[in-house]
Amino acid sequence: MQKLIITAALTGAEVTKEQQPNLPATPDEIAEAAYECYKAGASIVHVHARDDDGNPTQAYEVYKEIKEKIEAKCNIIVQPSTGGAVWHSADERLQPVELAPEMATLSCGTCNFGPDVFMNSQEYMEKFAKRMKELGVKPEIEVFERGMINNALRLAKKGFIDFPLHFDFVLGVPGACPGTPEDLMHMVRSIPEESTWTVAGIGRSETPLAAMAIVLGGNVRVGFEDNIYYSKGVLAKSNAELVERVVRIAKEMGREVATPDEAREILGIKK
Ligand code: KMH
Ligand code: ZN
Repeated sequence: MQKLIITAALTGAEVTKEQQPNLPATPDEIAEAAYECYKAGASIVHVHARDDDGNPTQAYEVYKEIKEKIEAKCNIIVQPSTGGAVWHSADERLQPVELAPEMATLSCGTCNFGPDVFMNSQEYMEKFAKRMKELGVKPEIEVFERGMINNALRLAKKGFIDFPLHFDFVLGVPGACPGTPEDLMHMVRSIPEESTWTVAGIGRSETPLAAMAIVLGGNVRVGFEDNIYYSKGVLAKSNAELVERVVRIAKEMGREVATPDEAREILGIKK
């Protein structure tokens, strides 16, 4: 079995410092949290930026500062979000791709997102994928609902993205696909065999789905974007604490954890 790639989703666009006081929000806080997660065993960091007031921003300059600060500390793969917040326009969302990062997310369909709608029309998907391809950015296909896998396959058929595909099943978002073992199995059985995949279980489904992915040969995403608790009612101290738990579970199950360079090899990323 391939080594386990752990992604740390540090900040997201929805969580506030009021909900999780240790949420990294400034470029310095995000870079330090990324470094802590790297030391704990993460090989990818999924980044959302915040402005000076702590609100989600997709500004190129802020992502640039974050990327440079992380890269000054360690060689973790920096994966900016192109999802942003539900109210960001497509052009706003696309800005961090101009930094030509090694990876970026590519959401492959529209879904309800709590009380909001997360909009990803065919036009958005093609525009994002086209620019990523031009700049040599490996897309991580974000799947919130089963039909999004087919949207990704359609993009691949049209030449906007290349095989083998790398999926992230984001399961348990209120309004989209629940985070049950059956849902994850259905997703895994629905992708081309040579694909790689990771799972981001939202809230209480984070750890059970992580354990499942470790057993099945998939990969794992954890972090405050997806879950702010360590256990029921107990806030996690840091993103690294959540990464450390995944590393412990993987070790107990005999699955080795990938370094960033090993993750690059598994995902076909040329540095
Ligand atoms: N914040 C969500 C609306 C991504 O990063 O690519 C979208 C999201 C997906 O977080
Ligand atoms: Zn995200």
